[in-house]
Amino acid sequence: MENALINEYRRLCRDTATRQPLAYLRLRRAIRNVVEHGDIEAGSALPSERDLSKLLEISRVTVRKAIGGLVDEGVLIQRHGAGTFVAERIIKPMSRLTSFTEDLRARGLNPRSEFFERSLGEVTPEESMALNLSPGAQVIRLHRLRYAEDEPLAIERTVVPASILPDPMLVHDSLYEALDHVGCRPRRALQRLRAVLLGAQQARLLHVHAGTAGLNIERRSFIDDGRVVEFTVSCYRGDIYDFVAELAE
Ligand code: 16G
Repeated sequence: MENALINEYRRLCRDTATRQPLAYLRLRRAIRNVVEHGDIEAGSALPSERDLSKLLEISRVTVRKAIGGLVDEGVLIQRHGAGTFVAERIIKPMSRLTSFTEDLRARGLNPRSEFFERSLGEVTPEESMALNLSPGAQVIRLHRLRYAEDEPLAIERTVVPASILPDPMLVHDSLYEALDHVGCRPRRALQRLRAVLLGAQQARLLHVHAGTAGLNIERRSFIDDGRVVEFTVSCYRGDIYDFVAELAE
C-alpha cells in the first residue's frame, strides 16, 4: 500500500500533462487515486504523517494539509489517538426489508441509539394519512439518533399505531425487534428516497459540515393483513451510505 502511494505520488510529480505545482495538492490527488483504485482498502490505516513525510520527502505541514482536505471531503477519517483511515462506505441493499440494527450487526458493527423522544400521543392529521388511522387514534413516536459504535449515521422519526405497539418503552435497541415480539414484524414496505442538503442542526448531530449531502428516506411498512406498522422519516448520511438496488428486465 505504501509502495502504491509512493509510486502514484512520483508519477504525478513526473506527469507534465496534469502537473500540479503544489505538493499538497499532488499528494491529495495521489491518495485519492490509490483509494479509488482499491490499492488502499476502505477501513485501513494510512501511514502516519511522519512516515509519509519521510517516504515522500515532503514536509509534515504539506502532508497535514493534504490529509486535512481529504478528511473534509470524507475520503479519510481521523480517529483521535488512533490515526487516519480510509473512510468506509456502507452499502445498503434496497431489495431487503431490514432494520438499522440488523444492517449494522451484519457488518460486525455495534448499533446504538440516542433517544430524543419516546412518547405516546394522539395522531396528527399527517400521521393519520400515512398510517391509515382515524383521527383521535393513539400512536407511539420515536425520535432517534442512530450510531455505529460512536459514529452517528442517521436521524430517524418513527410513528407506530399504539394498537400495534401500545407502549413506546417496549422499544429498546431495535424497533423491528419490538415489533417482532408482538408478532407484527413488517413484511413489505414502500420507500421514497430523495437527496437533501443537511441543515445546521442535522449536520451537528451527524458530525458533518452543514450543507453535506444527506438521503431523506420515508418508509411505510405493512404487515400481512395490510395494516401499516410504521411510518419512518430517516435522514441518512450521504457521505457514508450507498443505497443499491438490483434491477431485472
Ligand atoms: C431502518 C429503516 C427504518 C426502520 C429502522 C428500524 C431505512 C431507510 N429505514 O433505519 O424505516 O424504522 O431501520 O431499525 O432502512 P431498528 O429495528 O434498528 O430500530
